[in-house]
Amino acid sequence: MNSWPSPPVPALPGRGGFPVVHDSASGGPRTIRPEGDTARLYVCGITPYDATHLGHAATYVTFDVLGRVLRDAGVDVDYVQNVTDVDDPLLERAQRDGLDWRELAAREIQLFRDDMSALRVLAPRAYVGVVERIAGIGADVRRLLDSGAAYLVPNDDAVQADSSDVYLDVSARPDLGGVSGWTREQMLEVYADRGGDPDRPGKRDALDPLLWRAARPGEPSWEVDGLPAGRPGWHIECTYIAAGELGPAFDVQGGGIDLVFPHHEMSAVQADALDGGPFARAYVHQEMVGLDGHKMSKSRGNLVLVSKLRAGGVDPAAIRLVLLGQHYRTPWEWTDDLLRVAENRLAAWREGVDRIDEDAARALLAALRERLADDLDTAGALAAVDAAVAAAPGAGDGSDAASRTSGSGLTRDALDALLGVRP
Ligand code: 5CA
Ligand code: ZN
Repeated sequence: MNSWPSPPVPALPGRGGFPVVHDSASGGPRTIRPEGDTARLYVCGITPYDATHLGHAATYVTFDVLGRVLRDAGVDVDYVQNVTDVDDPLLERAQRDGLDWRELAAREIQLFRDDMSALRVLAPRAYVGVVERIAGIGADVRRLLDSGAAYLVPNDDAVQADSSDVYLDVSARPDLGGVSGWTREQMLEVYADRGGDPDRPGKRDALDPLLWRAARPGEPSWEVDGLPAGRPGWHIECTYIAAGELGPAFDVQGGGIDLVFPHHEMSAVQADALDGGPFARAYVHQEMVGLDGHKMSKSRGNLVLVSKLRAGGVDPAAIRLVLLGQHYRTPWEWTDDLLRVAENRLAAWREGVDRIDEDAARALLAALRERLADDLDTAGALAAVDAAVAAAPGAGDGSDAASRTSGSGLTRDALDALLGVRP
């Protein structure tokens, strides 16, 4: 499906280093350095039943910065994102609100695109809805059945008589745990809350994930050779879309930390069962953004929406500065105070950028590169800009006009290319 228009990325002199980030799978730092001249990045997209909240925005801005840093290190970035445009929560919300699920999805996807453009997030090369890839996903489910990696669980509520759901057999997967590093007990503790169905009768193991759901009455379904009319389970969509678009062993699988188990764990295990691993070379996760003491989530309803802030006249660059002011590995809560601080910072930058001379601009560029390559220290990068603005001589003092013109131009380009903010 269409993504959104990308803002231009200005060219900068020289090059930054390849970023070191925290890899959930190895539990430690990892340098993201692609084998060829293209870094392959997959980030789990939205389930479009409600608009973009600040938690989503934090995740997509974090991976936007990662992509910008990789480009600045001299490689291309092949960026892919999915849209979970058919799944239980979407169908339930459409039913609750008396809407056609396709219309609900289309409306929320459009709102998401508008939010991403406003936040100056670079668009993925491929923005792929599950509904666009049902045949391929179904063929992979069939392959897992044929190889014995998956099995059938009969159900009585399906529309077609004698039809079965399909599950992956995790007992045959020694790599389970390779992404999250979790014990079986930890997995079981959250599985039901995170879309799993540990108590489903007929499963071989409580943790076995659903690969294909035979259609129940009133549910959308698709015909795929060798399967009952139905639709894909959640994890297999990302296994298929990521590997299909990027190939095996792509550089980074990204998303919020709520996806480390079961979603990224199962996506990787399924990829291994299909074609042999590894699925991704690194797994990078954004910590959760909260509001009023709880994770911001569509299901809980404690949301601050990007679109509402924008409609209320908030400058999207200030929203972006709130997000960049937090480290991706530290959970944090949205407050109006954070927005006020960001608005003041943006105003100070807008006023001060024109006073930065060429030497200071070059030093700032080096500082930004150094901070961002070090585990995406965006807060440190913002502090470096604050310091450069504060140290710039007042209008009429210090360096000559030509040096200020080139210094402010370079500063604007550096902030734009690396942070996605153009003051
Ligand atoms: N469609 C699936 C992924 S395949 C999904 O998780 N959709 S979502 O709409 O629930 O979330 C979209 C992205 O935002 C995911 O990467 C998720 O991990 C991230 N996310 C959701 N809530 C938060 C939050 N409160 N803070 C940070 N990131 C979040
Ligand atoms: Zn996903």
